Amino acid sequence: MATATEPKTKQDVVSGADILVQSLVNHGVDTIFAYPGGASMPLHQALTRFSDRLRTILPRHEQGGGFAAQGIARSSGKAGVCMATSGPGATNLVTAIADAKLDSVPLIAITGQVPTHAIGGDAFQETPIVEVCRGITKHHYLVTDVNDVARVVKEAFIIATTGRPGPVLIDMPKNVQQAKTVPDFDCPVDLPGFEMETPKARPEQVKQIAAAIRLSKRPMIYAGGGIVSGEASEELRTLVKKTGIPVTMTVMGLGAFPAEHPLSLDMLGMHGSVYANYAVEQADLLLALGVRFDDRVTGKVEEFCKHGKIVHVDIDASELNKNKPAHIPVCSDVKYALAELNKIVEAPEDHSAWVEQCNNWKAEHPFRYNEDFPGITQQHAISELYKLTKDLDPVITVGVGQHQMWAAQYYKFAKPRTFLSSSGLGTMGFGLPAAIGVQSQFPDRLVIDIDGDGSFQMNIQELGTCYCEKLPVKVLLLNNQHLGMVVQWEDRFMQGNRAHTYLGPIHHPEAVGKGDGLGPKERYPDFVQIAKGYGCGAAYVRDKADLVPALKEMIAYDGPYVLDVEVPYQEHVLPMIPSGHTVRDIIKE
Ligand SMILES: Cc1ncc(C[n+]2csc(CCOP(=O)(O)OP(=O)(O)O)c2C)c(N)n1
Ligand SMILES: [Mg+2]
Repeated sequence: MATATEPKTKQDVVSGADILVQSLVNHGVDTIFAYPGGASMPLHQALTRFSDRLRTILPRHEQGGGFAAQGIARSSGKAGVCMATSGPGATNLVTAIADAKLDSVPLIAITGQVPTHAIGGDAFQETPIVEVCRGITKHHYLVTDVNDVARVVKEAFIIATTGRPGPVLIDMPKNVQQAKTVPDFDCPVDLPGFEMETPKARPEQVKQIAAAIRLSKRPMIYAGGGIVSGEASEELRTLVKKTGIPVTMTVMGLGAFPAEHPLSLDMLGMHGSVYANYAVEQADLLLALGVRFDDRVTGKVEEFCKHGKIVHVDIDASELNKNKPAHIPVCSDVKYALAELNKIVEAPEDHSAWVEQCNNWKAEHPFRYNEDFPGITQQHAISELYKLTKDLDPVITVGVGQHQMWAAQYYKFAKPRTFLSSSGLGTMGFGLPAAIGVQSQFPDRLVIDIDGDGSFQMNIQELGTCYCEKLPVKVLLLNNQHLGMVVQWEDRFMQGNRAHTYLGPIHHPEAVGKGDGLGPKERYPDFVQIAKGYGCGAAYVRDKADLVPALKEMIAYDGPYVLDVEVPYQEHVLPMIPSGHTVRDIIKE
């Protein structure tokens, strides 16, 4: 075999940058979000040589690129790839990487780095990005030898996508990008200690779960993002068909089971349904599938499902007994475990009274809002959007805040990978770039970012990406002129004292909580003008009667579009279980 110093022929010798890009192509990557700079220019030059096989999209901010790559990953299941230059480019990716870690998203982040001889010398645009990201990646590489590039990329894809998915960082010094060698794309990987085998439930564990189901009187399924990332949605549906057990989902799990199904109890947790939270409280068996007992789900964790037996299935052994001890902890690929369970499972002996109880709670405490409000409420806008789009196979992304929770409550998801939300990190600014990533993967699908005015402004520059890259993303902007979720906490827990939660000029009465509760007279900023400045279609709507026609116009528009909807700022997301409390403290109105 040829080595770096003894090339076979001149043509076989290529640069580290070309090897990296060729490796991406070899791994099936068809789109990358990449923002250039001095330390990554060789990589960008290489990208132009592969432009027939790999589309490079220029985001307007590296964070946008990171979330767009996540949009690809979350909607398709394959690894998303983003690239940035060293220093500020790399640090701009940090939030998207941390976000991918908390939501278990397979993300490959590639950064340029100063040349190896300059590392550690505070060179221009040098940051120790591997050090910065050590705690927020599944794994990270600083590549110091061009002969390692093909192997590192191969390992990065294995690590990002095997077992519990997560982000992998590859830091590429400029001299390694420029150095040349003969690549070996079939090289063996070197991953000592890395578990390549998918963990699988043992037959006796599967029998134990089946027995627990058979004996249960009040069983519940608590389904999370693991069902989505583990592609186990079909198996979950089969399990429910065979057993008739009601299902509740986390924010990450929405779509894993159809919300419109009679046995769906919708979302649980802080802003989950009353009926899901009651049911978990009363359950005698909780089947926790691909979940992590997050505090936004459990509230006071010792009280969560206190009287129930807990079965916890997760692919990541470190999740088992982490936040909540399980009676039957099972380290397994959830798809495998459910498929095995479905072979032997029988319905509980008698849980009809329980299902009836759940249905009664559901009838008694539906998600509700003031339908007589003369203007447009956020809940009304989302409900109308749902009616208009449910048969169009859309993908919905969201920012973070009240609008995010209302989207989770009022848009009824039927399929996995159709609701994309920054859930664990809760990153404002996620919605628009994530939608861009989805649209790049699914050019013909309707992709809608339901956003808040605060969140939207965190990555508003990505409207430029939408227009210039011909990505016809739609933005339903629920514009309450406030950081609504924080306002809600101020109102509930801080006597309504406004502390920098108004997004308009500081001389407006709203800035100090003295508005009329509906909205400021002069709205700020002019989102329609901004969107038009970027080349997008845009409209503003405030009258209830105009909402549906405006939504139809947005959906039909041939190109990116922003619909700025005036909504009140004193609506609260309900129900609400205050942080650290239990279902007994649930606020219903
Ligand atoms: C990057 C970031 N900064 C701050 C927060 C804290 N935070 C959570 S929700 C929220 C308000 C969001 O406002 P907006 O996007 O307008 O949504 P709304 O609640 O008004 O619907 C804030 C500031 C956050 N989640 N992310
Ligand atoms: Mg807002």
